[in-house]
Amino acid sequence: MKNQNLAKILYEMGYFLEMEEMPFKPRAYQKVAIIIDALERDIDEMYKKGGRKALEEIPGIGKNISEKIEEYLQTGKIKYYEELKKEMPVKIGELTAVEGIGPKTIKALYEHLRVRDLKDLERVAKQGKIKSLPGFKEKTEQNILQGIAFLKKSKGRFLLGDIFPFVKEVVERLESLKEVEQISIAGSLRRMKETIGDADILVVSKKPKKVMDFFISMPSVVKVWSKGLTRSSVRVEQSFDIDLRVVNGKSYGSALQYFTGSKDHNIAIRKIAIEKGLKLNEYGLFRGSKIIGGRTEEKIYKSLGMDWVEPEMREDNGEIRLAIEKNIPKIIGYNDIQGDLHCHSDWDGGESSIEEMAETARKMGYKYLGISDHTKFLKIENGLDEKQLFKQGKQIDKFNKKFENTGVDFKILKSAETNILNDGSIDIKDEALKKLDYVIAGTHSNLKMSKQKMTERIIRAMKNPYIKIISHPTGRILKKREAYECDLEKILRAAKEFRVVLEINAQPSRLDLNDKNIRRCKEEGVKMIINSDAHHKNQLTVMEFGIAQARRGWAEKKDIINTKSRKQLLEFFK
Ligand code: DGT
Ligand code: CA
Ligand code: CA
Repeated sequence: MKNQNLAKILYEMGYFLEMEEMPFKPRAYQKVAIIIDALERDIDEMYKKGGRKALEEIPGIGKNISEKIEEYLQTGKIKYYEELKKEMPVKIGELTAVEGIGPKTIKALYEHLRVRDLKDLERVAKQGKIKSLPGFKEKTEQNILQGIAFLKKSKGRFLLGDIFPFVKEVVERLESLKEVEQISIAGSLRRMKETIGDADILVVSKKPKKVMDFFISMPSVVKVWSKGLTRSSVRVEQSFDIDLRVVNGKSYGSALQYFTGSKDHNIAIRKIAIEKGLKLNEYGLFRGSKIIGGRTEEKIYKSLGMDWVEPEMREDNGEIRLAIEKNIPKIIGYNDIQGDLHCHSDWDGGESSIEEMAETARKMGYKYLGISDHTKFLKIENGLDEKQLFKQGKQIDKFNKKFENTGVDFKILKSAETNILNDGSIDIKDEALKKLDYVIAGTHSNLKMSKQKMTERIIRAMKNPYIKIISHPTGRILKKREAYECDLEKILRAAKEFRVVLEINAQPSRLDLNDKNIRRCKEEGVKMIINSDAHHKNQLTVMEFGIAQARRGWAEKKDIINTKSRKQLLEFFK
């Protein structure tokens, strides 16, 4: 937990330093923040064992920052950060959560209008005070109000990817208790919904008091909302809530079915039970007063004459009819992915080298990894030009030779995430694209075009014969901004015609395509790919969230091209 708190402070320090217009430092702090956040080991432990030296062995951490980290680990504070905050007493995390608001804007708004937090920001925007500041336009003000409205809509919900790893840890801790006989995640988290209201955990135990005592006294608990023998509810440090329920083994299946939801799915299932003259609740499935099912979910669905339904599909979107017809699709599994075709290396400012990324991918059991750094239009991302792409290709050839010579069944593929410019052209010349194994194109600028223009722009890019994948096709950022306006139906038709694959970007804040669009692709026979878009080797594992989204969209193995072997995949791209 210390890792996450420290990372947050270092990241904010980066913002503060950017306000001070320090040319180099901000990025250094934020890079270290990302690295610490992605560390698999507890930084406190590393420090206790190896001191400052151990900290400085983490790539990216130099003397200056290790000093600050040491101070934090010893005193819980960083004086320099406190000073920066005193000078500019603004709630950075809150303000930067608004789309389009960065450190420079925050500084200007504080200096001219004393804006400290979201409330202040909304007030001055509504009063029309922002547009009269030097360098600000009427449009900026409107965008800020839009950004705030969007943020409010998603208030109180958390990104799946932000809380899933932590809840899994809690489950592991509970699992290690001898009093816990069975345990499962339930609720929207088991359904792997993109955002989560609260986390739900279900346990079978004959000694609920022991389990509950342990649960409410975990070190990360900051508040106990309620404590009982069947249900307790707490808030943890990252400010979300966890509900724990303890049931009898006889009711485990029915309780798991009930608490997994969704509510709509449950209501529909219960109706089916009633039609059969049965009664279903969290304690079991009953005929009169006789229990006829409850221990397992499978038994309950079976007794209702249905297929068991994957949790990710339980949204009452047609899955119930298919389950009754015993015709539930076999959706893609979490182990079906053979490689990742969208990730960034340190060539474009990512945090890991090509070699490190490949090594991690190989350890994950992948057979291929596509390196797809940004290209030159994105100057702030150190986008590569034609020459650099060529040079990078040479380096990749060298690595691949080594794999070949040592009998390693793995290949790095050459790619790039190119930019779709305003008119739909690509920012890299065809002669350079030709040398890559496949090319990705994404829209990274000017997202506020009209629907028609945006649609034409993307379709023109798809017509380029080298473009094989469109990354994050709708551009949404969860909790931050809506998808841009575009005619998805037309894009689907073009994808089919020009044999272009649409991406399911697995970054927890994107998950783009979303579940509904994935289902449309599947219905239309448009192929998809699930990619991590990792900027650090430890981010390759976000793949899991992309697979979850694909499952929520009922995608099958055949719909997703990176379930193919390397040979099949390369053939597909030809
Ligand atoms: P969330 O927490 O907003 O992301 O969504 P859920 O689905 O986790 O909802 P939550 O935590 O309120 O409740 C967990 C599950 O319990 C829910 O998915 C279905 C079940 N449940 C809760 N309230 C009701 C209800 O009034 N009727 C029925 N049939 N089921 C309910
Ligand atoms: Ca929940
Ligand atoms: Ca709940």
